[in-house]
Amino acid sequence: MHFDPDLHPHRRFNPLIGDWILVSPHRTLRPWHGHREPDTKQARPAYDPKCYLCPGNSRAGGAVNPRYTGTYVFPNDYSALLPDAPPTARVADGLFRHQPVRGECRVLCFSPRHDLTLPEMPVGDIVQVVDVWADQVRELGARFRWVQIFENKGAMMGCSNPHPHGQVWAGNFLPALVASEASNQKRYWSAHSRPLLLDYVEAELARQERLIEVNPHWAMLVPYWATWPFELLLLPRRHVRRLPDLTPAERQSLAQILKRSLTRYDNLFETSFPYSMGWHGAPADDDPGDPWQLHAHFYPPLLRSATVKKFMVGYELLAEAQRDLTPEQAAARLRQTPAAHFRQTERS
Ligand code: H2U
Ligand code: ZN
Repeated sequence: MHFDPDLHPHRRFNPLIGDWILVSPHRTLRPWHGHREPDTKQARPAYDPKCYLCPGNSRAGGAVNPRYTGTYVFPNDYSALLPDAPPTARVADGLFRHQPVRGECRVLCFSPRHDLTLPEMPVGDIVQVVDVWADQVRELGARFRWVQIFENKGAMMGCSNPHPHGQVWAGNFLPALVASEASNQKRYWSAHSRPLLLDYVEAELARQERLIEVNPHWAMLVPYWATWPFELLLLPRRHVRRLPDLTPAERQSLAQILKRSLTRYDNLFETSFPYSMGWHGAPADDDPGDPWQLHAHFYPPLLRSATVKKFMVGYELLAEAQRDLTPEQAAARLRQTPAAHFRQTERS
């Protein structure tokens, strides 16, 4: 019997964080009698008078949102990082170590529309979101070492408000996952004199096994080492270090590939697809000669329907991440989804 990665268990290496993942494709047929999430398919109004994020409404902390008409950013009323936390010395007392942190958190409403998620927004409005992401990185990057742009989408991901929004957390330290990506990209550069993720995107474009969407500036793919069933990695096709470095043409085609790919997500199980996504660009204090390549990760929890998700438990929590469906099968499933958003099709 010959080894077939579509049929036989194997491990794959994630060169970006130096971790392994166990792939068990023969398990995809196992039955499921476990937990099902409620399906949240109800339509939302364009404006909700009770929403903390809608234009003109009062927020939980008492501040009032202006009647904003585009992408809108405000300071998080419950920030995880604070600009003026009382200074404490770095403490290293044997096994008990801590260090002080400073930072700032903001909330970023994609648009005034309470009912439009990114894939349902017009491309021109998504460009505005991209511009605001880039402006936030530029502004906060002048004061903080790491600016994390992210979106938690859907109640399943702990999103606390249905009004489409993301967050910005900026801090004066390199978070653990980012530090790992930085050192792995540097190590690859020392060995190959090429950015790791630029070599990777070129190899994926040549192999055509895991691509979801491609345009002249960007590729969206299920990474070879994906952990989540329908995980995606968004990569520029030239060496770009940070969001503010993107040209207007690259921002336009970024908005297009986001709309197309996130529409495929929604169409897969005909639901507003939950996920956590976020941008990783070069840390603010990185040497300009460093090989960091800008990219975005999309981590969606759903596994086999709008109500059955993948649990990261048992072996995953205690040993290493594991998946059943192969990244190639996941990419094929996403490529087979229709290009038009199912809600638009339902309405017309
Ligand atoms: P999540 O949906 O990912 O939880 O993000 C919503 C953020 O919005 C959350 O961090 C903030 C919460 O602190 N928020 C405010 O700052 N003001 C509000 O009135 C409501 C929510
Ligand atoms: Zn709203």
